[in-house]
Amino acid sequence: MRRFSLVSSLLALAACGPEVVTQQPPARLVLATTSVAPFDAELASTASLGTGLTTVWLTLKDHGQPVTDAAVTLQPLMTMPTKSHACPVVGDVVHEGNGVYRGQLVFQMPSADMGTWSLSAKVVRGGVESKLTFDALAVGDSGLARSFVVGDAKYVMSVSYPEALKVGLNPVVVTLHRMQDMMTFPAFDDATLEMVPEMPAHGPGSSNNVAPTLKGPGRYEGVVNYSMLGDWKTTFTVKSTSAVMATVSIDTKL
Ligand SMILES: [Cu+2]
Repeated sequence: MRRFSLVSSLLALAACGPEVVTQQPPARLVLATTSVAPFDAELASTASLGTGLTTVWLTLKDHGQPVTDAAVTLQPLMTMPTKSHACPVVGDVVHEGNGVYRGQLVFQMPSADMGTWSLSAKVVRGGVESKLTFDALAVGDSGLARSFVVGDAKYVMSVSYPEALKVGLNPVVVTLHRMQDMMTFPAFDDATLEMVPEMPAHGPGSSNNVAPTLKGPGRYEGVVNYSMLGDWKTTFTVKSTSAVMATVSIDTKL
């Protein structure tokens, strides 16, 4: 038996109340559900899915009871007319407790007429392997993922802000993965990043920026100073052994 549903995120996003300063993590939005005996599974994210670094939560239940002892692996897949490909998965899936598993991945392209995304979770429990698949996921274009080619190798890069943006210092996360083949995207840990934020309308940028440095497999963390409201353009220069691999600019509005 298999159930499936997609919930529009727009209503949830529009339902924000007055701004309150809070340390609570952002609310999770249930995107889809599926069942493969003995599991009922729910897929959630902090918002509708978009290109770039995305955190997903998988809630696993077995006859209503949280499944706390499974090993979970994420297997994203985009099906296109003539080929299929995966996308980078960042780090391991972690059991947060109470049957909730958290993972991160980088969608490098939006779903469209030419291709649809699905996300499977390989669940291993007591030596038994199950595969739970969430089909036809809507992935919008956030402008936060880029691909570039160096020699004959293709790379996938993402830029994201783990906290709500504010005027001043903001944590920024960059991910880098090399496309080994259509299904394999190992972390690329050999990059050095330069980061320059500027306001194209005003000229000069800001000070006290900390260029992202490697903090985990394929994961670079830094601090960007968006020192006033308005439109920012942040340019990342990706280098490896001092050779420039790519220059990537991301537009951000505060
Ligand atoms: Cu594709």
